[in-house]
Amino acid sequence: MGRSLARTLIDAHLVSGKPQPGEEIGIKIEQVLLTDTNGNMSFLQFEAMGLPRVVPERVVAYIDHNVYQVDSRNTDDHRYMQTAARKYGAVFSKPGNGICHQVHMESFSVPGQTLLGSDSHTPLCGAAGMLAVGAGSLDVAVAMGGGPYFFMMPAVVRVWLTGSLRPWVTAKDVILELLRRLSVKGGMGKIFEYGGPGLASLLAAQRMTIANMGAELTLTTSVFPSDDVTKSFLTRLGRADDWRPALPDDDANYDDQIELDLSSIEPLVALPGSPDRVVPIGEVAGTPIEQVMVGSCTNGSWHDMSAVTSVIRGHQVHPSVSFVLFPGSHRILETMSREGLLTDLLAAGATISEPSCGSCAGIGHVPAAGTKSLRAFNRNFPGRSGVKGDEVYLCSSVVAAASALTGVITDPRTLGDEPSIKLPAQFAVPVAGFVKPDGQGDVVRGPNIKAVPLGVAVADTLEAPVLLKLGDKISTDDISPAGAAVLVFRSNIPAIAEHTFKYVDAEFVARAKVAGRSIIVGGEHYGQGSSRETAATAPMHLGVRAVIAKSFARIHRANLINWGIVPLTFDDPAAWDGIERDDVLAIERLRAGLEADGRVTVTNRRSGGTFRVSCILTPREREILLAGGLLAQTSQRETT
Ligand code: MIC
Ligand code: SF4
Repeated sequence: MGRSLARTLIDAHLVSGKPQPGEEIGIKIEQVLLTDTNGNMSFLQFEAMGLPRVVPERVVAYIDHNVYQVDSRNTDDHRYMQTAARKYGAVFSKPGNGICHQVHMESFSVPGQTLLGSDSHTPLCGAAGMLAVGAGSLDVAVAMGGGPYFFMMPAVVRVWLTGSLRPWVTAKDVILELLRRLSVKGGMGKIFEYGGPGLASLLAAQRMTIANMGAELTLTTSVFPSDDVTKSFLTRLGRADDWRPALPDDDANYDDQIELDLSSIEPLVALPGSPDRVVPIGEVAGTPIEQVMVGSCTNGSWHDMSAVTSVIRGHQVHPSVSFVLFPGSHRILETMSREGLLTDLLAAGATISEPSCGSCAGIGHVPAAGTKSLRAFNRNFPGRSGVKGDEVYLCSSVVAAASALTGVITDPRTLGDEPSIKLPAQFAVPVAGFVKPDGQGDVVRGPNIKAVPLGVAVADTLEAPVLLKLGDKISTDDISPAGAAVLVFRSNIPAIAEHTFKYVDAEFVARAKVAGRSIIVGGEHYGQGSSRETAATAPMHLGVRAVIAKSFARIHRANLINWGIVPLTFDDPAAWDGIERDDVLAIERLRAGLEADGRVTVTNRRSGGTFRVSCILTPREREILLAGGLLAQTSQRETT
């Protein structure tokens, strides 16, 4: 039996473990991307390791989230990143140069290579036949030091595409259709590898949208073959030499298969609250909206910007709508300028932001309370737009453009023929946005850069109150919110900890401080969403020692272990029903249980009832967790 492309990529980079689903493997990382949110911490952690230079052949530090620098503490972070990149050998991508994933794909993607990023949407580069995975800051810091990236070997699922997209149906609708079918948990422990006769009709930008938003399915990653489409994409960018084929074997073996007839898909919209609350557009058409946006790493491509321009050219944005576009990269913006798109967009009343994540992470354009926002973005977890009780709908860029003109959610099929999209023969070549490292200079630490905290070793027993009892699908946006006021503290754990769970329970921090040590109880898929490490480090700083949930999202579970918080799952999910907030739970022999088979008994001091929980660890994870996390483990080694 032949190998899938995903398996071929893994085999080519395997440094430890057996690549069988459920087994831990370690792979060599050739490229690393860092952002100005999680990536700052990666650099601080890398510095704590004391290495003179980054080891992978390509490390790029992007300033893409807090680009507006609304607070000088953001600019402090950026200066730290720039000076650390220069000294330790990373390319620096300036604020305004674009969103890491889009820029990385354009400028650095190489089919067949591995990429680890400090951001959950790193799989975008899977659109170019890379094995691209998102991780927490500390795992990325280890890769910067030349260490392997460890993860559970996923099941490889072939997504077999047939047919072709009908007019006004886009790649965004493809991924929304997968979310509708499979839910935000549907990709847990899996890689989706796209293939089939429908593949050739999908341009690189469309593949990028699908690979990128596979993060919302909680996939480990997504991968597309590197074929003629990839070659023409790289050629337009002046990078034909970087192209090489990356294909599965003809008789490749897969763990599972999903069939998707592209011609059966229709325009879809995700309702507020979760990217998988997907309905056909007909169910929400006519809903008034006050804000429309197109951009983010999912919809910031030339293809998206050009589709929007074709729809609104010669028309006017509705008076009650604020319509904002976020081109994914400076290169796209410059090309839009050269090709005349900007003139048409501005004449129609669109606002063009500098290329950045911007309002996707709640930075700028925060909706007014009680209003509805329609976004060609990827996430709409509660409060993420920057206001509690927000109502954010997700859609494709053409649905967004059509709706910006009418002021209500509008099915673009009512507009008549879909205009065709012309790709420029050559994209602008960016030079000014990148700074190459020369190994010189001092690293500048502004006053907002604080020392990296250390976790504490797992105690023999844990007796602590349940500070929060939460339901299913708690996202990292719930735990450590996005938004300008919070993201400014990504290099300052004590300060960012003050915002923990603020939209879920405004008293959480105060109660955590009184409790000293505490436990959080969650439902299914706890910690979904971003790779945000502060969703582990901030609770750790506040004394959270264990999270008991029905299940955990991959990156968050790894982050909890890396910071010494014990991620326990209920053996019988019904035990969740018997717990109330403020119950004191006692876990006798916690440490001994983790050292043995990972199974322990919890006693509820209020009810007197007991239930079983487990934390099944690989030997590597066990050592890290018991020590109180990876940094604590490393510093213990240094002092012994
Ligand atoms: C996100 O989209 O949630 C973010 C902001 O890009 C995060 C990264 C972070 O919180 O630093 C992600 O996706 O991992
Ligand atoms: Fe930036 Fe949004 Fe993409 Fe996260 S999802 S990297 S905030 S554009």
